[in-house]
Amino acid sequence: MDVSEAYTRAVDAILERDVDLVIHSGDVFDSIRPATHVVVHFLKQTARIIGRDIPYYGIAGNHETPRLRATTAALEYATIVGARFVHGYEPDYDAVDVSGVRVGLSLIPHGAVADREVVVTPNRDDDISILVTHGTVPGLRIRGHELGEVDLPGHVLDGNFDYVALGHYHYFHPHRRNAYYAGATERFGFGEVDARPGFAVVEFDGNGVKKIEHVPIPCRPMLDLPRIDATGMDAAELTEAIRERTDREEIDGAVVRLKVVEAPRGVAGGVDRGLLRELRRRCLDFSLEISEAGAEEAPPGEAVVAAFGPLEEEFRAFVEDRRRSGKIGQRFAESFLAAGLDYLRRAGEGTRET
Ligand SMILES: [Mn+2]
Repeated sequence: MDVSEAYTRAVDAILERDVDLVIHSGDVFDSIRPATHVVVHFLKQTARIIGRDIPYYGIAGNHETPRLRATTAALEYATIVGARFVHGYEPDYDAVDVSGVRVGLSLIPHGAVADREVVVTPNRDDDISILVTHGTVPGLRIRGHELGEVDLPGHVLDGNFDYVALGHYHYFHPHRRNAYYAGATERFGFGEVDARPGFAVVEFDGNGVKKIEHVPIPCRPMLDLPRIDATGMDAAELTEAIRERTDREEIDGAVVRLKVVEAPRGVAGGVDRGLLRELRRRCLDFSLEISEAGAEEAPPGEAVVAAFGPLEEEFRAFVEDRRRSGKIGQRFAESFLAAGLDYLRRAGEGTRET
């Protein structure tokens, strides 16, 4: 819901800016088969851009790329409202006239990135050449660790384009002077609590990129409250500690997380229900995560992995996390992983068209 609203706010802000061309670098949808109301909302908002005679180009990201080539991606609907989204397994190219300037777009959907031999070069006839692609660039490090597998071959990014519009990483982030991740229009979990949702406006002059600006858009407030160390507390003391933490902040309408660690056994169940009800009513979402004394904590970066990985990676990370924390045993982890992956593969095959 919030993600759909975020797209509306992005379109509002784009239309206020008098832009000449709109580019979406992938992951419009978070699944291969998005719900109908999600698709309809996307088309209605996209049509607002097209209705102003602004050309709109995009590519499919990893989340919406069908595993089977025969499956039609939901992004194909965008062509009906006049946007052009490339979603197959091949790069594509198009040129568009923007107030007398010829802009060439090399569109490499995530499905084409897997081909390590893919070669794209700017068209010499274009005044401005733009490459649009989706994946992880070499050297991208997030909080000290690599973000998944590097899947964008260096030679693709070295193609001498005036600008490379990157998708996948949810933060506005420069890879090079003329290659940026625009960032997502909404945050997808507490792993991104410090992100500023928005989009990028790129200005060109006769020499290529003149200016790149991040335009933040309004988003739901998200608060990760300072954690409570509940060592030695009883239920009444923990209740007071939760009240004290939540009193300090503007939590109304926000997405709020409060972690409690080292809670003595059984104390969690005694936290005042009335207070919890009140917090859940005031917050858009209130998540109280209590771990008991002796429990191992989730490793930092877990949320980052969950927010970016394709489904199989997410599932592997989930099982590995449970195994490491001792919540499940080694043998169970192995059979659970095997059964889950098998299920995911069969579900993927279920998308085959007849
Ligand atoms: Mn992605």
